[in-house]
Amino acid sequence: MLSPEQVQYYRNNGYVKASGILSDAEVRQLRQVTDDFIEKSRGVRASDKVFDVEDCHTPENPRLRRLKRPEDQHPAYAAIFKHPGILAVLRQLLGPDIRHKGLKLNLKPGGGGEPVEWHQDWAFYPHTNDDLLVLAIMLDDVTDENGPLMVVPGSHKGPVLDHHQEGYFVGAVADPDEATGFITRAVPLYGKIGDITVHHARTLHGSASNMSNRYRRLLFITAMAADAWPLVEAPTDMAAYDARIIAGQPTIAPRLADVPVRLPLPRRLGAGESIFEKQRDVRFTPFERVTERRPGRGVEMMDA
Ligand SMILES: O=C(O)CCC(=O)C(=O)O
Repeated sequence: MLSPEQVQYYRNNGYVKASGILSDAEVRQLRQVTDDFIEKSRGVRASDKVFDVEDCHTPENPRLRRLKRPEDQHPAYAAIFKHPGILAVLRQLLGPDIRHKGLKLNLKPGGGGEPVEWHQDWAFYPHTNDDLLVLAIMLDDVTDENGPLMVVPGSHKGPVLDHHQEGYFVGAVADPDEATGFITRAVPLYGKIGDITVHHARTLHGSASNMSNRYRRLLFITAMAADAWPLVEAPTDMAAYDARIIAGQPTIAPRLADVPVRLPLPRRLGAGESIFEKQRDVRFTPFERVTERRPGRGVEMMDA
């Protein structure tokens, strides 16, 4: 559980940190399972349905940057949706009825793991109300060197920034003039193995290259109030959609709130599905990079 002060901190600042939600044994298992997937990634030469690897990935030097749909890859990840401590935190911040939008596991390998450019998740998936958040579980100590998630306090109460460039959605804030005032106020979210952070879907955030020689692995749960209805890619299979309820009840009565919306459209065709692929085209890249940027291809799916 979060303390009342932590809940208030989240409401005021759009993010919060907490410790002691997962047991040491639970975190140990998640780390072990994740180590095993890094080992397995030696068997792929390029990104596929399970592994999203950096361009320089080789069997000898695996560079796994994201495990896709972790909940489908191992029961230890799927168990997070039923974890009593995680559900308690989600209820405190979202209310009794909660739907998940899947897990993501970003690994950011040492020795240059790629930055994630500044963005608001809300720009990728606006809903009828903004009771949406991302909870991150640290599977490694997160320090200044290994590319901590950075958030801009209070930005969840501000506008949805323009994530378009030359008329196309590029998955990152593209206009330096619009972004700079915000990102100079960013704070890094450091922590120990097993700590969690939560950020609001409208909170502006990003992370730099991993300059250390070790991984920075974060397991993310995206969750929302069950009455937040997606404005892009609205569900058509209600049974599948309602199977994502992890607390309380589904509803067919979306709650409409006065929220800023800018659709993540139009998209360029031909890009992959991860945020790394989506952000390929963006030219405003304020994070210091260790690796070369690859040529752009565009954006097609809406999942930050
Ligand atoms: O892994 C990170 O540092 C940030 C990830 C993120 O913001 C995202 O995937 O939307």
